[in-house]
Amino acid sequence: MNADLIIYNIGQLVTGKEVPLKDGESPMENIEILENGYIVISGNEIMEVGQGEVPSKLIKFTTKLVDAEGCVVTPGLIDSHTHLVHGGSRENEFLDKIQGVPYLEILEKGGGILSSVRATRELSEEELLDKAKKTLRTMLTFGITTVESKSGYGLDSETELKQLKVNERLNHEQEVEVISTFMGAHALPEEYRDRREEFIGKIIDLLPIIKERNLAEFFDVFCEEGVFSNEESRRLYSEAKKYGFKLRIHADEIVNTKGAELAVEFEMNSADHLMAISDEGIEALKNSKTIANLLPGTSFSLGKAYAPARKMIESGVQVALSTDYNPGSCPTENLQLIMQIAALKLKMKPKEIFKAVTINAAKSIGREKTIGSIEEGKKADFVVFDARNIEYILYHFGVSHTKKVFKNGCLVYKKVGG
Ligand code: IZC
Ligand code: ZN
Repeated sequence: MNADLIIYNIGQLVTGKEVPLKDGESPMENIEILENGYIVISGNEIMEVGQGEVPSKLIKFTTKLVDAEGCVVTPGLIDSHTHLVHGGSRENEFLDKIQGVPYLEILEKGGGILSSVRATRELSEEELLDKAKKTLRTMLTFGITTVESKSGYGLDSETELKQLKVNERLNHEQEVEVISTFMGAHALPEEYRDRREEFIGKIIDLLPIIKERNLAEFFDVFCEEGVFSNEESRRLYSEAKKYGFKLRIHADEIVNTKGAELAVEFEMNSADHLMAISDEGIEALKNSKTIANLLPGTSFSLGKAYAPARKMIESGVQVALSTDYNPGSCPTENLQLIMQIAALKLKMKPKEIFKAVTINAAKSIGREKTIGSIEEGKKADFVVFDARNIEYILYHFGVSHTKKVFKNGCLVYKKVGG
């Protein structure tokens, strides 16, 4: 069979394929790394993965050959938790934030998420689309080829649908794949301050409309003290489940509200944040298929405790890492920085970190059959890093190591001069 592209001379090919554990490895170090690897691509798919010399019969029938010059190649990075589509920014709260005013206090006073809600309601669909495209372009430079994107800055039907429509259009108008999540339960809007029940009813009413228009695959709730309680979240998830949404949750971010336990009870794809998770929460997650999605950039930015990643991993919990890109608690598109913080602050090991942003992130968004690893039949999404080994990418922090990014078999980013 003819191939379109072969990338060869790959110093370390992190395929992300799950392999048996070696002695002394943690339960999350089971990903394959091939020395001197190559990848054969046909159309938008991976046709073959190999090691050593590329067989001459393959070369003969291939259109294009690319020399990776001994660099690291990994699956396209997946950012499995973002608040991508929003208006405005919140630097007006920055001084308060660094002087210690708590996140939930800023929200209580009508700032925080509610300030982004006002800014998002003001922008047109076109304006939101242009802003999100710019963000995705930046994400692509960090090697991100798939992004989960939540609504939740509308908190009224019109604006929630507008955000979700932007998610849909992004998939037709730029390269990074967007997985859409409805998060109408992100905060209680000001106009419903004394009418919680009525607002929850409004969210439930939107579920069939969103499903019918196929505007979101996932449903998410900010289950947090002073936002939505465990009981309210349970009610919302029961409704969302009836309509066939896949589920994910903002769990135990600031205060422990047994969010992790709720995630397991509902067999959610992902329980996200978990900075305040309890031992019972870890116990529940370890016996489940739910991915613990950690967002250490948020701890860094809010000056908060980090999630107990080592304890989770050693207990057998499967962890993903993502940016939490949003205008308040983590305004960064730099997933490589998040990976570096995971090494320095969560004490995660290099193989664990690459697993967390590839195959485990794919599981968190329900895409493990098509992306997240470089294996035959999967989509040809991968990153060439300007590095000889994965340790270097984590050790040399604060910069982007991306050299080239391929999405669906096409070169979509190339570093200038790289
Ligand atoms: O805009 O503050 N945690 N939601 C829950 C956020 C952070 C995003 C924001
Ligand atoms: Zn979030």
